[in-house]
Amino acid sequence: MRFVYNGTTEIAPGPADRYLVRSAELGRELTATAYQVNLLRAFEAPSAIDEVLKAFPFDRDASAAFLTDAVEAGFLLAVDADGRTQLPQTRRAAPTIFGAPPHDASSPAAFTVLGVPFDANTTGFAGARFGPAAVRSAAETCRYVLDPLTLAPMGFEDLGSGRRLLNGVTLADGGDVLVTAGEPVDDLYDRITRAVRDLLQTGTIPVVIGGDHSITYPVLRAFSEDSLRIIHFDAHTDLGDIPTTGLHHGNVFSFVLDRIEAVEHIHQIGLRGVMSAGAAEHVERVDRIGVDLMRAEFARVPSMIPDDGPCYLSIDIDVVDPAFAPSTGTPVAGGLFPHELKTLVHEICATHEVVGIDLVEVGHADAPDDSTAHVALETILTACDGIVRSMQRQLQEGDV
Ligand SMILES: [Mn+2]
Repeated sequence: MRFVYNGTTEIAPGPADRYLVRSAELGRELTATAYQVNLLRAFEAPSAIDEVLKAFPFDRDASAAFLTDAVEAGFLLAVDADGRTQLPQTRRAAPTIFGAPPHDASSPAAFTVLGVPFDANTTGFAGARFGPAAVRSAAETCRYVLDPLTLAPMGFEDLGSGRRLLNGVTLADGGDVLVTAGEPVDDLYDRITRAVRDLLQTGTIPVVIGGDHSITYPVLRAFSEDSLRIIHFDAHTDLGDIPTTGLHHGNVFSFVLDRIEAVEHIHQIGLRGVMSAGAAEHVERVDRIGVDLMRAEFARVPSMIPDDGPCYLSIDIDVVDPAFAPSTGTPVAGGLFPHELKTLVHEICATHEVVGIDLVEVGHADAPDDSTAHVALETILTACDGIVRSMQRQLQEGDV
């Protein structure tokens, strides 16, 4: 395997006669000696690591370790057999969500946040590319606090519901999937799938923050379950036709039903608005719970979804009424109160086997007091807490 020096890297003076190798694009930084900077620069033409180490024989072990870090940080990029440079999958987030540690594959957290700052496939207002940053920014009012004696995470207090959320449960930030302007969109979708698959392989539960809703399709491709039931909160069905132009945020679940074999059934909650009669697709595989039915049968909604195997939860923030969550691509009046969404999400997660979550379509804050990202953040924490309760219940019942 050959590697090439990443052109977005800059080198600046650092402390104690050292240098800082950093990349704003990747959100990463390494400290290096002058010798190690020269080692990096030896990759200005694509080269194999062994070749370069032969030319730099001094302190070979330290050099090899430094180059491993440089590859991991994305300062050296792999070059494939066709001479194409492989971009890193993710960039680090700074600050991380709640100040939680970055994802570490060798010691994965129970839940790992992954941002996908992409909104080129929305039909409405753009801005969902700012969703991951908006949610992390909303999280800055709380900290990920460890108990000083046990080092166990102390979780969060939800003053609205009175619940202590994620007490003792670890959380990490996997950064954002790298989005590069101008690249073919399928390359990005492939990178999303690989990034989620890498998280799943460590055993953590991915919590993906969009991005527009089209990203749910590449996220779902990463799951290896034989069957997966989709629980989908949205104002819209997202079951539009599949045109030759491909995937967008309004037809994402047509793609999912068509192309992801494990997905048999979708339960859609919070639908509203009107559409042309007769346009209903996939009727036998989609269970619609519009806002009226949801309110009339509120307490029964979680049990309307069979608890017979793994589920995936996809939440479009536009399921919430735009009075409370205005920064979104295609707002529709008449939606849920935030506490209705949180109550349903908690109960559904606590009574089903949810193996992954996404929350999409959060736009940038139009005003400093914009509530959209705060509603999203509370919903995510509440969902994760429900999942933990479901796991605890299964352990008590001896199911696993
Ligand atoms: Mn949607």
